[in-house]
Amino acid sequence: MVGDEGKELLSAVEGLRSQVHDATFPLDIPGVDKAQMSRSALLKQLDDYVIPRLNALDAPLLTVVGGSTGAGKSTLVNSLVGSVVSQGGVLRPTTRVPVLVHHPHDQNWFDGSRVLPNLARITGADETEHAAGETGVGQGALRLIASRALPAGLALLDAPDIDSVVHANRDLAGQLFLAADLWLFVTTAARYADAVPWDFLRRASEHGTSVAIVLDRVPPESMDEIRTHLVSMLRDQGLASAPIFTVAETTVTADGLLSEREIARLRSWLSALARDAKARSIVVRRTLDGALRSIPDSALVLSAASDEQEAATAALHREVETAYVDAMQSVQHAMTDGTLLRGEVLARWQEFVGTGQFLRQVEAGISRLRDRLAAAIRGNSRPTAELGEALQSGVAELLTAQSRAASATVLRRWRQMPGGPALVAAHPELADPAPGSTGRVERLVRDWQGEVLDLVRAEAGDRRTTARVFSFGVNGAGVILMLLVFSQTGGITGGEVGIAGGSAVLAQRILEAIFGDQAVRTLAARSRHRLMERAQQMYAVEQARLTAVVSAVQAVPGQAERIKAAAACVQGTR
Ligand SMILES: Nc1nc2c(ncn2[C@@H]2O[C@H](COP(=O)(O)OP(=O)(O)OP(=O)(O)O)[C@@H](O)[C@H]2O)c(=O)[nH]1
Ligand SMILES: [Mg+2]
Repeated sequence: MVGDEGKELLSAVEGLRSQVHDATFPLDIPGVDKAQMSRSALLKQLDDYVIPRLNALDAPLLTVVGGSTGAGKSTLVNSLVGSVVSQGGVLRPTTRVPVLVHHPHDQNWFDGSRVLPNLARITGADETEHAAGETGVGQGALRLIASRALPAGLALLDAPDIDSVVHANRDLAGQLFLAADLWLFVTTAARYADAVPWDFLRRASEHGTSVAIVLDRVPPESMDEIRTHLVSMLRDQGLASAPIFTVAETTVTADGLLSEREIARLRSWLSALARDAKARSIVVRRTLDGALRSIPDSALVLSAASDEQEAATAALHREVETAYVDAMQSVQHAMTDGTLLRGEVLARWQEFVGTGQFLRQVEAGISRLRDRLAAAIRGNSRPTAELGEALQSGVAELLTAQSRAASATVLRRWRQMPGGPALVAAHPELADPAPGSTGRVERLVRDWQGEVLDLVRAEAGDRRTTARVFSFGVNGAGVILMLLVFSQTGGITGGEVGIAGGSAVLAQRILEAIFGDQAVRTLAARSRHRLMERAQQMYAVEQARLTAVVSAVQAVPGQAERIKAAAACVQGTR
């Protein structure tokens, strides 16, 4: 893997690293925690091991000494080094700040940020180490110790316990394992069958990580029996090739070290590994290949989670769109089904035209009627203004009610959708109307009324029409036109004659007498169209308020594809 091929693989892995680094899972949907954890695990695996290792295949072999608390990890490391570099103790768990012992020649490799870049370096033996770990001062740190007792090319890392009651220990141990070229797994005769260590060993087996086992504190009389059992357990986990080093139960020295006799075999195996570049590269390649093999699966978890994020986001957006399309349809419907011509509007209209009796006269003669109406409606008379106001508040109420209904529907639906509840909880302001919405609706309706009057003025082009329009006043004709806009007939057919319908027919007749029927149709259609356009604009603002909330917790689109492509690239160059 030296040369171009290695460079290509390294750049593919770095490409994937940058995609994984940039990936976000901002929407709080089921499974998001798992995705976040997978992301940071993959990032650490790439940063702590794969990338530094691909960068320098001949770098020192990092042997991580791991296992349960009290198994004797620190004691073993101290014994191999020949002095107490990592405090052992009776208080469990003891080791919190991992200690990395290396030959002085290998210092450059470990003291920078090439390996385990997110752990700060503490160098030299420090009497307060233990206290630092306890108080949290040393959390997130790695103690580096240079020692000639170890051969160059091989470093030992004393890790915290893997099954720790201390969360941070467990996470750190997991991270250190992913950074290892070789796991030196320490267990005891009493505890080698415990479940948690075997979970780790199974993972090592799945990852293809190189593993060696140290079986501590074995009573000499049951040595053979225990060893045989352990061998068969290892074989069942696909770890038959892992060498086993046994340490008989003895007393430790005054310094807490094991006797040299007990660790001689392990020491010579490690030394041989350090000396033999080929043997070392077999260990490294095996672990590296395992790590590279696991990358596509890890990436798949992230791309699947990204797909879920995108799907959930799209669904949340869709609810907003649907609700406002429905709102527009309801507005359209209410504008033409006579809804607006009831209540206040109808009462005001009847002030102009009287009641049933008057309606019956409509057919009798529009001109007589017109004269009478003209007198009532003329100019800015009070009835005209009141009818105009009634229409204005009717339209404003309709637009507001439908807008509120739309946002309430969105919030209700969101609460039942993946990612929705957190969104609703994070934005209590959405339960209230958008700030300034009342003013905006009122302005909208007023502006529209102004526009209708402009249309009437423009239509009153020739002198005869002008004269007729002026007999009602522009405002009067405008109000009648608005009335027509909100009727079922809309100026297009004679339509049914209910109370509302009757008003509309009357309005239509009057306007036809002024402008001619074709012009009335056009005026009504145009006015209605302009109102719908304004309503659409207003709803777009309301809609944007909800859409923005989703967009704010949305991953950059295409994340799933980018991760998949980058992972495929790694697989292709592996
Ligand atoms: N008699 C005997 N005692 C041992 C042996 N190995 C470790 N001990 C003792 O067991 C206790 C725990 O050993 P450590 O080396 O601190 O264990 P550890 O695995 O580093 O524990 P943590 O740092 O808590 O994860 C210490 O008191 C050691 O002196 C051994 O082989 N024989
Ligand atoms: Mg320890």
